[in-house]
Amino acid sequence: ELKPFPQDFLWSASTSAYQVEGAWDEDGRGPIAIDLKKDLPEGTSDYKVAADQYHRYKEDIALMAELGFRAHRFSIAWSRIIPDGDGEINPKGIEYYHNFIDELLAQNIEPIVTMFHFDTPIALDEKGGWASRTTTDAFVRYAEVLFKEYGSKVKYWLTINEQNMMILHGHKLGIITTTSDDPDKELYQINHNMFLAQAKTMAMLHQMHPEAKIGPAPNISYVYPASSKPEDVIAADNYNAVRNWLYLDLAVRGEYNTLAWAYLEEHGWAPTIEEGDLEILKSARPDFIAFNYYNTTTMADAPLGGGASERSEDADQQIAEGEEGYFKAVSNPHLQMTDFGWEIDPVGMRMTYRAIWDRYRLPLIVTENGLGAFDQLTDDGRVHDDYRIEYLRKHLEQTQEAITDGVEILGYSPWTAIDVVSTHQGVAKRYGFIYVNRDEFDLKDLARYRKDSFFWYQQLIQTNELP
Ligand code: BGP
Repeated sequence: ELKPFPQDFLWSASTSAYQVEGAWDEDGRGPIAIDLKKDLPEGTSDYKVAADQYHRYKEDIALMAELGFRAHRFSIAWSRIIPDGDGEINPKGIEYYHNFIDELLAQNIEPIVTMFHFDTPIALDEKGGWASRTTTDAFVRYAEVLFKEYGSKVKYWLTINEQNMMILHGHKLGIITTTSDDPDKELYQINHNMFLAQAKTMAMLHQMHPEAKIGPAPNISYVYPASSKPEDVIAADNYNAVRNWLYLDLAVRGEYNTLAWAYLEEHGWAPTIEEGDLEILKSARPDFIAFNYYNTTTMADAPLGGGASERSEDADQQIAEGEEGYFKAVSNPHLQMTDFGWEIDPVGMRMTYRAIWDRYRLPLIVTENGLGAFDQLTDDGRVHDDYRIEYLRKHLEQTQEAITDGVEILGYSPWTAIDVVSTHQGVAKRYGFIYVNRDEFDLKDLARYRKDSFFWYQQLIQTNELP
């Protein structure tokens, strides 16, 4: 017998500022690296207009209310609040998010705010980016502005979206800027600095708004060994440390994972730790763990000289790579793939819930999960996305299994509330419950249409049961 979803479960859906807002140079917004990204995959659009939500947020929130969202996860664009990252505050940016949050609250939708989703103000990159403590300090100041402005309205805060994916793949995706000729070493310094920023920010929120809650939002997913061969199991365990626990151990326990630290030292990538850093890290006290889940990874042994794959240049954030002497990603023959080559693994999601819960005993919120697909708008103004319903249903069945296993789960916020521009594949790869009428380069009328999944999710939320 499965346990029901809790009565106050946060049924939600997610977006991020640069992917949904557009209005990239309006009302004083400062530029971010992604605006100027030159190496977009061929045939994909940029983020300048995106879904144009900046101009249409009232219409979008009305649709979210019609669907029945109890919460909505979105991100605040740092460069709208402080255009150059650490200088003047932009009143227009402050006002936009007051309006956005007030509109959500008026519709009884709980805001879940990501403070930073891949969008470092370019002016900070020019001063050395996250490798420099100028950016750490700037983030803490930005956080203070957010908590002062919105802290009495917003109960759920997320510090940094997918910090682990930024460190593992971000410089290849153009979402994090590195300058040195040893990018990995620099990236692990960036990682360290981001954790300092987060620890300080968590303490600050608790002090300013004791009733509010805050947590990290990495991408966490279970790692399988390719077989029961002990060397495969070690490879999976090592990758688990480097991909998952390095990040959550720092965010939750404020300490470096031993296996991951050994891996960093062996490579010469261990960050410089200044006096007082370890105490700051130790002060981290998240109230919950938010995580994004798309798929699992399967790892095999990769003996030295055995011709393991190189760290692949075209890997995206969900397709893991290999490293000779450590681990080698292999495809899992038991899993199907999306149209975009991501494995689909609902049972792996249950395993992920259990693994995080067992390790940390903190409540969990899913802040991303979803199916990127080529949706077709039909003549009747609908999108028949039964494949998406199927995907979500299976992941929610496993969520209910995890609840029944005893895991405390506060909410589910799939990617995305409304179609946005994908991090890799432009507009063609859609995730939303709401369709946005535009193509890669033809903006059409940007009108909104309800997909079949919209009505399915609506029914689920109304009844609190899987239809
Ligand atoms: C996550 C990011 C999101 C989103 C999602 C889907 O890594 O946090 O911003 O982009 O992945 O990825 P994609 O758009 O590449 O399909």
